[in-house]
Amino acid sequence: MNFELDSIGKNFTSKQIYTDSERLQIWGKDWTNGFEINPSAIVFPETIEQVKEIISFAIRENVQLVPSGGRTGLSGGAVASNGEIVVSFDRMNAIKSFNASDKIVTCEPGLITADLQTFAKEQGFFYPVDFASAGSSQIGGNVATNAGGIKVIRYGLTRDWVAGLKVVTGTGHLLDCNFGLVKNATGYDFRHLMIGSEGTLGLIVEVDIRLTSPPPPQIVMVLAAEHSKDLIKVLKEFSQRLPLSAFEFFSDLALSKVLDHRELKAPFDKRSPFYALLEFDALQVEEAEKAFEVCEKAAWVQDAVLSQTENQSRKLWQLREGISESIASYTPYKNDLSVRIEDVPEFLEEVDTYVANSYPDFEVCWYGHIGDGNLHLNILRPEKLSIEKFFELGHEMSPRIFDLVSNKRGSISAEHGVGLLKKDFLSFTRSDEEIRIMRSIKSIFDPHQILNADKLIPAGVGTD
Ligand code: S2G
Ligand code: ZN
Repeated sequence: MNFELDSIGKNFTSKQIYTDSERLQIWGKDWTNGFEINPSAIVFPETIEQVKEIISFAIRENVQLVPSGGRTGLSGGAVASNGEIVVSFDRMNAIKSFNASDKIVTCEPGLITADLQTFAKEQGFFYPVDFASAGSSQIGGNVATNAGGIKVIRYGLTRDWVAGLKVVTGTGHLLDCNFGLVKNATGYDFRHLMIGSEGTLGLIVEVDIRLTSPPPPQIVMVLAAEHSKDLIKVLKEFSQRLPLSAFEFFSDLALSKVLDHRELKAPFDKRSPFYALLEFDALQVEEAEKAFEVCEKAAWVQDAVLSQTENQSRKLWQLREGISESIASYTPYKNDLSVRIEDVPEFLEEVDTYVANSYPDFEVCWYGHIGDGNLHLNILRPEKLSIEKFFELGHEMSPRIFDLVSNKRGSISAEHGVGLLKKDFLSFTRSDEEIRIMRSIKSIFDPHQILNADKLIPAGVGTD
């Protein structure tokens, strides 16, 4: 380490800066497999002033920084492989204020997503962005990756709930974006540039989150289907009759892994190749039953189960939300893809055909937010393959998968971000000119290239 850590800032205590290997290995990574973990230090700022001091230090000492939140990322966005200093927001996790008139919670970036959801409920409101990792993820990281999850079909993404944002840029300036206003027509909205920028333009130090009214009681319905392509017909039939809070899908392989991993019952006696999980207002159950009848008569679905209690809803949701954790032991090769909803059936078939023909030993585990076109393609590692060989084959396979995505003008990363994992494939979704503009924007907000400089923007592409 060729810099003096204790010169980071006059008011840092020794309990805020660590270099021991145990902490380096814990805070130097996220949930992404396959990358070297090699930070030089972990720093825990407690104030915005201290974040500004870290930026000044990094500029002065020409040190790379990697911002770190809940470390639940799946594209390596919080991985420190090259001696960077990890800036962890674990200790900036307070709710600073709540304003019921504007329904705005002002919080620090390290606030756990589930804690915000609980706080909103206690105030008689609702924070609708939700996903399996909400118990560990932090609001700052959710904003930096524009996290989506299971309720996007009705409530949108994190971006739709950020009313204001304070961010310290790579020059050490504090930008106070939008002040929590609903309307503010005064030029470029830097808030939306920072949302989804994956820590490459600035360090998020405060967020104004707008809440909404709590939904009425919900019902969960699980449907059994022979063909994934029929699920879009089901989606259309239901959507024409009632608003859906969620429309998820998963394959029988995914279900089998969850049943193996958890004490849960299969939703039906007879197994089917695919399942859809829907959630909607209980008041609309009659419309949902009519929609099911149409779908059953058309043979798009074969069976259905409706939750009768809160507990049953939770158990049915576990069938979907438990997938990621249940397949983790297979070190799956993950692709988080999106296409327009109308293209989902053909896209699923194209990917299945390609993998079956080219990698017959690979087990394709499909699941995801099919209701918003977001498909999680997880390939389970065959037991006989080493992790290294398996990931090598995964990287070899991906460009062909991304060709299929690109042919449908889809995205190679729907919600998990680009980070390190997808950086080299960015051109399958973004043009060279767009990447050139991204690089120019980064040079404005991070002219010293100290913020997650190895993430998101591929070297060489779009350079003059
Ligand atoms: C999901 C979680 C991460 C993954 O379950 O919706 O976003 O791909 C995923 O396992
Ligand atoms: Zn997801």
